[in-house]
Amino acid sequence: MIKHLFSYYSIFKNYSSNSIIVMEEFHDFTMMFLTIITFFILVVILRLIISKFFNYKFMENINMELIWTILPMGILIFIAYPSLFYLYLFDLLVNPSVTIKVFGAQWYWIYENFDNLKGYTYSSYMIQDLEMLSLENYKMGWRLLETDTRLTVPYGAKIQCLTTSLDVIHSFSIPELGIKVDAVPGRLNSINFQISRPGVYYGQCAEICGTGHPFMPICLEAI
Ligand SMILES: [Cu+2]
Repeated sequence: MIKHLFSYYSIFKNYSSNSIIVMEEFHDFTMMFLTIITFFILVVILRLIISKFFNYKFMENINMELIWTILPMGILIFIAYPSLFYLYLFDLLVNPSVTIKVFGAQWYWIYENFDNLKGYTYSSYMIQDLEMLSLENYKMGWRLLETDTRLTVPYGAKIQCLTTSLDVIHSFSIPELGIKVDAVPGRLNSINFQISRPGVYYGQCAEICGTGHPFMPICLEAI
């Protein structure tokens, strides 16, 4: 466990811009503290239940109070430091090889890919239930998640994603890839990510944007 902890801190030096791997590492790191604390609390509770002795004159212990104030503070700092480090790391631009533009609209997404500096734009609408049943290709598709056109990106490449909105605030979110960036009208927000394996990734708008909000899914295909 201790070994894992130090190996975790060593990846600061040769970090990967692959946010999925980094997020998984951070999850494991945080879960380590969570497991230790839960186990400790359980032991304390068990001991209190089992123990027949108790001291009713036991009113205060300054040293113990000092420890249980400072120790959690230290643990929080230990978790907050890598958390903030990665938060700022994801905003760093590490020479992207692919740039995509995402426009949120009521209630669909517009994507723009670039091929030799020439951009081409396409809209992505959700496939309606009845339409989905009639389409042979989509019979195995996810209801309310499948779109007529997919945002297509190469896997393994460093991708810069620029988002904005045409009307109200939307949020471009793909939980599986650890992506969530607000599409705000008049603002250009950017997020960087790298997909490690090919496949289809689903997401949904993550900002209440009107009646069609649940019906503007994101369907990203890594090829
Ligand atoms: Cu929405």
